[in-house]
Amino acid sequence: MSSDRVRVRGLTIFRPIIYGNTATVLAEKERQTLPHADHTHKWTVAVRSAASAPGSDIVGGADDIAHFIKRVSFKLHDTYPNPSRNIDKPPFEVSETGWGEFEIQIRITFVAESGEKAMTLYHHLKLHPWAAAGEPEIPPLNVAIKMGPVHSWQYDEVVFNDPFQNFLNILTAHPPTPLPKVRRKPVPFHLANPNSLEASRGGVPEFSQAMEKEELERVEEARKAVVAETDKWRNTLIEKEKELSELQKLVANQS
Ligand code: SLL
Repeated sequence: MSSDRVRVRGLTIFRPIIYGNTATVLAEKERQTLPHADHTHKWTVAVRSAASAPGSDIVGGADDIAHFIKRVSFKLHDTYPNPSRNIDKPPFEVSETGWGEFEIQIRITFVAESGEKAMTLYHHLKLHPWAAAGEPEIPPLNVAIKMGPVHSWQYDEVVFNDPFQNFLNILTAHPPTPLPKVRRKPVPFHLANPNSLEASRGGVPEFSQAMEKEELERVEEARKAVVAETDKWRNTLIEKEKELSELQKLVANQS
């Protein structure tokens, strides 16, 4: 066996990626040029490297990912012609027009050197702006168009355990651009954060290291809230059980 096909045991290496979509309401003029009068949005679904290029108006994509990804297959809704779209070179993305949101299956095939199985991700194509409390879920198109492009992106890390030596060489020859410590643009961005509304309202979001910390803080806050709620109900339960046993005693004494 060539030494290239030797696994480096105990070593784990990962590559940060993002997957998701941007969507824009079609202007009236654009709609008229389309063969589909009912299409209201244009959108792009993509798999990219996580870091954004400085000054770029696209989310992520600073680095080449083709050295470890061979193919990305996007499985669109069956209302689309040829719904399985195979993309064999970067950019790994599909642009379409349409009228509705749906689940997209994203299957990532890795380069042969990796010896890895394909990986499947799911992304809900998002066309409509993130709604704040009290706002209608789906604003009318003339309102949505003013809010600017909608962004829905998910950060993920592709983890390679015990990589083959030659694949490890390929990976280390392409170090990923680190995420900026904090976002360089004044655009708050996190899907789980209601304050991220601005992300879908005219700004281009960017993933940063600070977001991981913020996410941890959100998880910790949620954990504390769950513990407090559990304590509250446990106390209520104890009280009610006391009440029950007193009532049972009362009933027993009367019969
Ligand atoms: C819905 N379950 O009802 C979803 C389906 C399908 C979206 C959405 C275009 C299709 C074409 C298109 O937007 N399909 O090209 O005819 O909301």
